[in-house]
Amino acid sequence: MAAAARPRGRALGPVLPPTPLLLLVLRVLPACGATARDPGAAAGLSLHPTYFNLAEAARIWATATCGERGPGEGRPQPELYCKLVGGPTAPGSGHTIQGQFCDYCNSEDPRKAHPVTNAIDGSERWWQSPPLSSGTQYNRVNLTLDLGQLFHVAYILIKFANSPRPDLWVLERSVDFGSTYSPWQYFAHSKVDCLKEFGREANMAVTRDDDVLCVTEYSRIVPLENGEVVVSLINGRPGAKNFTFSHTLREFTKATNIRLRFLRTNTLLGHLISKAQRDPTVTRRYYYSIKDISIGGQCVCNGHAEVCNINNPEKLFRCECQHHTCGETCDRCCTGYNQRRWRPAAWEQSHECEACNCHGHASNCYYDPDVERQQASLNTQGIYAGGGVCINCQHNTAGVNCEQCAKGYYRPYGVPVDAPDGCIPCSCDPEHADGCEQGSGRCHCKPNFHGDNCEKCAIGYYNFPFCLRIPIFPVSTPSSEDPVAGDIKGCDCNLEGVLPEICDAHGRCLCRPGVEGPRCDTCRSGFYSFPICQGPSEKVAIYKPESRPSAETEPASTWILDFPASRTGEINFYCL
Ligand SMILES: *[C@@H]1O[C@H](CO)[C@@H](O)[C@H](O)[C@H]1NC(C)=O
Ligand SMILES: *[C@@H]1O[C@H](CO)[C@@H](O)[C@H](O)[C@H]1NC(C)=O
Ligand SMILES: [Ca+2]
Repeated sequence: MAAAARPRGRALGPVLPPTPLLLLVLRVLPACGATARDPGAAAGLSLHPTYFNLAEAARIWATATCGERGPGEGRPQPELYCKLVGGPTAPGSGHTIQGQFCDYCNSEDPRKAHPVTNAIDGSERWWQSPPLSSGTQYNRVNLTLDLGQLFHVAYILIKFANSPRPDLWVLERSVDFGSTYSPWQYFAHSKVDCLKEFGREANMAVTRDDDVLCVTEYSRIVPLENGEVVVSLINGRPGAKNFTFSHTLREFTKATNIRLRFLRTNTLLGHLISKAQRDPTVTRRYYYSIKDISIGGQCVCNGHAEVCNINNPEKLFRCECQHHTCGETCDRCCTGYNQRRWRPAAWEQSHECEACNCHGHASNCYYDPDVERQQASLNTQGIYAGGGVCINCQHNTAGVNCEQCAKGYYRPYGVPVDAPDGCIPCSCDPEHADGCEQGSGRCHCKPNFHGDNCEKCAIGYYNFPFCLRIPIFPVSTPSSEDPVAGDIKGCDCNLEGVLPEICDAHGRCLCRPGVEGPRCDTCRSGFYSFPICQGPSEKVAIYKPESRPSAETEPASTWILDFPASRTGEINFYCL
């Protein structure tokens, strides 16, 4: 097992060597790849960073490498292999055994080492797996690339070295940093293998953006050396012309990791390999070798960036988000720009994030679809469109757009909504009023108060500043012909002189001790100072409704009796 990290942050030049095949691959990429160089071209309104070779910055490892031994397997052994193709090709190295060109792998000899990093180093050096003569288990070798972050992969180009392309293998991807993998494409020598090994019809036409194909053309034995495999993940799929519009294709091309799971080497003998399995002069010619892997891809920026680079402290590829989007993949609207729901840019619409209209009283907002449905949010053009809700309105403001004054504040006539100190406190007693009217500042009196400054009791209430409800009693009408109609009217009593019951069923006032008169509005003789009606003993009668008179007590000073609105329960005494 070999693992190696390649230095990140290489210059991102034009990625791939300009072989004719590659030019072809590049040309068939969707036109949006050219956006960065040619804004306003046919790329529509979505932005795309340029494609580059993701393999250059990837980490790569293999489960087995020729001439290397895993931990605990002792010193690396030079491993003999022979090429399938006869005769020496490279002068000065290797030798010929029985007409086979052979050589050794040796991880300790730089000239004979074939570490996996060779597969992405852009040079002619190659990675090679152990030959099957070292064990048939080396039919199964995994090569894994860790891209380090999420990318869109458009194509993968694999150049093989001194062996044929594999017979049977799976190209897999992970979008969760290697926790799980799913197949991207299957490769098999025959249609039967596609069906038998992978349960797929071979070489089907692509009909859906996420079709996983099984192809046979790349498992042919020829060429015996320097074969290539091209996997196009965008081109040829229905969504290719409209990449940003196809959610399925965008998802299908995403990857954080790519795995080449090789299952069977190609052989000259086909199915006769089992007979020759024990013959090392045969099996030493069977192995995998990869000269170079190119992965054409781009950062996932959701159509909101045309630049993706590593000019950041983490040295990771980062979208330079535009359209007021933020986040690693421009996958959300920036603070204060949530007037509309975030969306990836599409061909015909940039789906730019839009500033909220908080009238200068808040810097942040969130998007609420209900608010949009109710058309309750004002955009910066002054139109009710979008669903931005301002967060944490300052300057004593409130409301979806911080367009109102907070409770207890009002904005005088003529003061603009965006004035920083436009909301001033209401001059109302909060005990008597619930804030005040916008513009005029007139107090909004609580139900039992009245007047410009709520300085009086409302009709039906008495005894400012307590302003209690005047109780209302049913009174039987004088005309007995109409017994059903209970005529409701207030009794005409001085409420400061009556018992909690106030009056009886006939409307007669029920005076409290020391008080008399039809309306209970005078002190009885010997008592003075209505409504206190203090007696000669200088004691005041105090009682509870249920048991009057219940107690006599030294007056502390002057007492006022406060009748609760409900006629049961304690009476409150207020000391003046
Ligand atoms: C390759 O990966 C697959 C899937 O995780 C695993 O089952 C298999 O054992 C791996 N092969 C080797 C040789 O480690
Ligand atoms: C992209 O797809 C949408 C919806 O299918 C369609 O309206 C639009 O015209 C397409 N654009 C292009 C350039 O094909
Ligand atoms: Ca190489």
